[in-house]
Amino acid sequence: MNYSSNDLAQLKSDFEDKGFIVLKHFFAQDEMPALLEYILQAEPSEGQGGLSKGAMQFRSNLFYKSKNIQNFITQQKMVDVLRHLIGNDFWIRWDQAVGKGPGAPVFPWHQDNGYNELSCEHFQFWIAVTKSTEQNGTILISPESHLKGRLPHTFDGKHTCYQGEVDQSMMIEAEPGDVLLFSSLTLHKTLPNVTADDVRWAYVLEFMSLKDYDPGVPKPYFVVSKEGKPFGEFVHHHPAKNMFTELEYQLRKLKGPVRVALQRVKKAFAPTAA
Ligand SMILES: O=C(O)CCC(=O)C(=O)O
Repeated sequence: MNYSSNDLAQLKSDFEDKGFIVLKHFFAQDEMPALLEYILQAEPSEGQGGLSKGAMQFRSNLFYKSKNIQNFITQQKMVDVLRHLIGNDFWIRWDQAVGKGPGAPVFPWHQDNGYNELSCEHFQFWIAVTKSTEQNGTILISPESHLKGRLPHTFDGKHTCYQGEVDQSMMIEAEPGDVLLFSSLTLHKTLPNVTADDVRWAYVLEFMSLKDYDPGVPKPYFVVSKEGKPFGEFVHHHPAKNMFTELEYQLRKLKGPVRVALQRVKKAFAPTAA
């Protein structure tokens, strides 16, 4: 798929207005079985494997060790589109493949910033590795929700969820090779898989400008694009890392234990029933 400079300008403006764009047939359907093979062969890190529930499985951080995946995510045609949205220099902070087999549950409404608590936006490149339908657990997004900024989320014991009102929602059904590109601030969820035998796979790549740093991601950092060209190398120094990003992270880490301690104190001093 080749995009003219007019197409790219339109895609950028749609992305900024709606918080997502759909790139139909971005990859050829017959490229997807090989991608699924790379996903299944790659060694995942523990990471968000913890999000797996029943027949819904997450395989995260596959790019660190898989050369095949590193080559896949630094393709010229991906860089060409992404650099119009992100800028010429960007890295990948996270990737995850999500398989939903028969009986897989809902993955509730959330912004990806709700999980990582970052204040900066990043760019979610969702690839339909297999056909993705209403029945087999496809994705729903809420257009324009990114304009609200970071919303409050709660933890349900397994997943981080947005429990407020969702004014608009749009289901994205996709053929293998279609791409949904959305902002990390865009609310989204996935449906249950109610089929008898259809396993749905999506692969999500999370790209971030090299001007932004995520202190929750340990080095080395995989740089995907430099000066608008595929780069594809790990670096040990992140250009946006500094004293303030570290301090912010340490304070964020403290927030959880402080909250738990306050709850314990409250409980200890709560009046007991007579
Ligand atoms: O399963 C999917 O298609 C996407 C899962 C999801 O919501 C996410 O990766 O943030």
